[in-house]
Amino acid sequence: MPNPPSERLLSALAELLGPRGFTRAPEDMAPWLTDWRGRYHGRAAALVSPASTEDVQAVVTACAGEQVALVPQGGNSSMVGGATPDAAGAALLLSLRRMNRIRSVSADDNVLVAEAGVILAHVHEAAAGAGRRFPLSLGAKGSATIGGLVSTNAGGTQVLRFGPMRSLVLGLEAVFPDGSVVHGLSALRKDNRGYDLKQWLIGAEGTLGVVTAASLKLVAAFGSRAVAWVGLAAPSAALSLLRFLEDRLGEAVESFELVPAAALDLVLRHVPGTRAPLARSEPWNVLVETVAPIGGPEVAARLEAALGAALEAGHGRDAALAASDAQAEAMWRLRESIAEAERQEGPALKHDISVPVAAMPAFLETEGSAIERDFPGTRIVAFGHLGDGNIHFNVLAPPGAGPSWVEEAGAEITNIVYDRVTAAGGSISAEHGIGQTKRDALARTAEPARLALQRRIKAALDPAGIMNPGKLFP
Ligand code: 2HG
Ligand code: ZN
Repeated sequence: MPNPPSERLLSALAELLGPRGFTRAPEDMAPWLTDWRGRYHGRAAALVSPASTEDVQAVVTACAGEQVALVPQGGNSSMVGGATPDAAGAALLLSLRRMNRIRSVSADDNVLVAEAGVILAHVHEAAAGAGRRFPLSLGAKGSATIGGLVSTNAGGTQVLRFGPMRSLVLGLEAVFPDGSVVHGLSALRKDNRGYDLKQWLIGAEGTLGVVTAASLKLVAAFGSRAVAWVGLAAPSAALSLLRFLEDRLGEAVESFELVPAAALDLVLRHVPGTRAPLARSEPWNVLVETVAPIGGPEVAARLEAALGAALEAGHGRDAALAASDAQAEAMWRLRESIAEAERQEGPALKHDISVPVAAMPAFLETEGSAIERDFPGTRIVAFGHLGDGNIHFNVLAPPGAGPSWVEEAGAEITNIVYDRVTAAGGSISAEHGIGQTKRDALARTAEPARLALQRRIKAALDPAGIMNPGKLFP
């Protein structure tokens, strides 16, 4: 069990970090002590915001000396309470937001080096400025930071083509719980010198160390892109549409996102300035994005032709091709606003699940109607990354239910969903991580041998348990 910090430690950190890097003022800390969805309310002994790797090292070393807990935080957009401290108030909240420098961009190396606090949208801009592209994107790109994206192995809407964060990180610089720093930013494409420490930190949710910077893989810029919205009868049609388009357009298909009528309705109701892309409401929709390289084929005409053939072959009921960049952005806004619209609607159970891709349509059709039938008043909003087998299988609370519904009546539904996911060979956390929301569910559903090895890794690297305690493990 970590200890509360001594006054001596707090004054030493206040002196080291200065007024911009250290505060105990409740009003400065308050915005960072509640998670994005407002489910967890933590406390902290202080908010420390180092501006350099040396300062992070000094903070971790000082905390290791007294066995004081640290909760690393980036943009505070965790969906699982992963960056919110517990209510005891003994931990230090370690914000990486001041480490917001892009250290280098190299078009020749195809690498961008960003500090942990750089916001994803800034990485996109810097890569574009060098004529390249960083191909990971998600709705929270305006606030999510590189450190958080690495630590959660973030996914998003281009995993289909480029994989999650894990496949886009070439190197990491990080401070481990004993205060040692590993400078692993060299960005070598090939390096077989034993265990790959960066892979231990990616997806570790800050429980094994603090990521301070990352070397990120860039890819070629695209010449043109096309975006379409397709209405369909069922998720099985969506999957057959994806394969149909891949057969015809190959790797040009970069995004394929499933949006049920229930999700689109939430967005149209809660997000100002949005409108439905199709004349008729369809039970299911997909947003497709295809790209072509610079000087490549005219991508819109190819997508239009492929969609025409798909509709004729019965893989969809209606389609709208964005006629301009503004229309493409409007379609993306519909997709990327679902989380926000759902938050405004009220309490919901968030189940960020995956099953083998081919099994997902049947899972959605069977489990969705079973939950709505067995728990009257609930509504399933199941959307997202169908091509990755990852759907956000969220369950909205019955009308009038308060926030306590999530912990009380909701727990039974969550157990059912996770049992069915596990029985289908799937994962209870495809994207958002375990955090504090799913630690009991992980302990209940994970293969015991796997969990035991994970615990031994944690104990070896962080024997005093100071790094993000209460996350990942019960
Ligand atoms: C998305 O895909 C995010 O939009 C959020 O992962 C999912 O709100 C959610 O459940
Ligand atoms: Zn997602």
